[in-house]
Amino acid sequence: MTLKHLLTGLATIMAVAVVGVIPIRTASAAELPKLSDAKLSQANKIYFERCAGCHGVLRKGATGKPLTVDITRERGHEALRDFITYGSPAGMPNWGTSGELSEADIDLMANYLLLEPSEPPKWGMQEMRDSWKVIVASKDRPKKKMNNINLENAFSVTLRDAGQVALIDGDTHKIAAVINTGYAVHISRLSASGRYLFVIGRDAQVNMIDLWMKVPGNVAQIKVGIEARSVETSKFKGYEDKYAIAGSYWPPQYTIMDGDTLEPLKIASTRGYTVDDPAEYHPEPRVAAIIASHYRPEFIVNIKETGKILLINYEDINNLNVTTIATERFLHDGGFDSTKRYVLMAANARNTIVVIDSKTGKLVKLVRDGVGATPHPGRGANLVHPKYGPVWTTSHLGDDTVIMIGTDPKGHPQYAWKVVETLEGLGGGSLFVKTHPNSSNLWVDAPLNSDEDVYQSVGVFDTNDLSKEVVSIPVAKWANLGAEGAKRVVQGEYNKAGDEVWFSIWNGKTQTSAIVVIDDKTRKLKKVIKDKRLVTPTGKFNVYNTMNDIY
Ligand code: DHE
Repeated sequence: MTLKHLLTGLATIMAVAVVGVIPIRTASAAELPKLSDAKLSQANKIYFERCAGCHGVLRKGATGKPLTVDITRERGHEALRDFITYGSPAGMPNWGTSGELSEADIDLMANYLLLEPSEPPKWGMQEMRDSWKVIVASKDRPKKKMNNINLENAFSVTLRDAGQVALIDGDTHKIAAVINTGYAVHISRLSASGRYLFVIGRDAQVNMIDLWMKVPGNVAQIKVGIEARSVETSKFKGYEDKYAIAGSYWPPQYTIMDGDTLEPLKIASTRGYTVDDPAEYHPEPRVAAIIASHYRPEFIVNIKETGKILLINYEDINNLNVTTIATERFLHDGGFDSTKRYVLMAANARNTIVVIDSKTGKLVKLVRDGVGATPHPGRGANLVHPKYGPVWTTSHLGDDTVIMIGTDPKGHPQYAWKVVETLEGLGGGSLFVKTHPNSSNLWVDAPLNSDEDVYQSVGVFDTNDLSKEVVSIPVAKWANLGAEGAKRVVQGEYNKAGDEVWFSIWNGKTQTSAIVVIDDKTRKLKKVIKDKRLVTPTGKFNVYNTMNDIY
């Protein structure tokens, strides 16, 4: 199984809620298959759960190839059936031979792909308002912190398949609360003050959690679409805790909400033309990472399929001022340099890192030379390289390299926006790198590698001496979870002090998972957090580091 197989396999999630109500638009030719309503619903469900994440809801392609009817009809039923059954070395999972889909399902899907794509329903202001709930009104919320959790050192931990987050006290390593959120919950972000935690599920449900409550819990909730991945809050001086924004995969749009109640204030579509070709209209440009500027009252928003970065000025929500920067297609994730002025985003399928200056609102550089195959930084990692000065780091899904890009145009102009260092990590299939200003370690995971020894370990570099080889740490073995499950080691996150780093041991929904806490100085095991409530832990977000963009 290739890395992309794994990525695709792990990543195929979609909102089941829409299934069953989606009409087929056309199925013109007489020889095309006819599907009963029941079969169509079943196929829609499989497509949205397994395929849409990579091929797109309208099948225009992104991480996966396009599956529009001009292509699928050319290939024909048999070829499609075999392709779904056996997969391809280019990254299509082997849905049949892996046992995930039955022969009958695959036959159905091959027929389904010969028909015009179904378009899920729209999700506008009415639907948002209908889904919006203020669970605890602002006036009824505590006036001061009511618990004894050291909130700045608390971690919000994604419990992916439980649709929950666990709030873990970073001082005691104890679970302080488990809070219900959206389906296959994705990321957590903090309000500028650190009081409110915002969580988004793949079903586009945003939950707003008040960390001051005796037992932190939901105070507001909304569904901003049918499928989504990103949420962020306003951070510019004077706008702290004022607005939240969520980006949707479907419908292709973003929504600005009141930062105190999640009331939807503004919805804007992202549909438009790609940067490749001004005549290429894209009906499904998904919103990937969003980051809040510290230099201007703006949200910086990646529009994946069109390759545009939007700077959305929130000074006047009714007369929204949006700067559109043409960059590179397939923008995915990324973060700030250490000064929080420059934004580095991976256009992953184009092996490019896009650099934006959040102070001037301009494109700085498309870094292509030296970038490996499918960069996947998470938010990246910032450190001071002994030779090249401040650098930002990413690892890759498609190869084992870890690259460093110079980020100091004043102090080290000759290295700025160039790949200055390339290291060999543990292997491809890496998703996240992490360090901390107080640490001299750079951690690199490889959860989607195909080798068990690799995906159950994490690699660590000494940032004071990068000529030393990566050291492999068998983190999953340390957790001692028994034989069952894949036990992938994913996403390092530091505590506030920067002297502990936490990794998730990500197992199946019915299997035992854990969080391993490593002493950053000694690189030795400090604690295994094991609890039956820790179902499929993946992302971890330390409150202080997340609210201050420290990574
Ligand atoms: Fe993620 C961040 C999209 C699969 C764990 N993921 C992001 C972001 C996007 C994204 C756009 C950036 C959000 C931001 O910064 O505003 N992720 C996607 C997908 O489209 C993809 C590839 C497929 C899918 O169907 O969802 C996908 N992601 C996964 C996983 O399978 C992971 C490993 C496990 C999980 O929990 O689902 C996963 N993604 C994460 C994490 C982050 C993330 C932990 C936040 C990293 C950070 O440091 O900020």
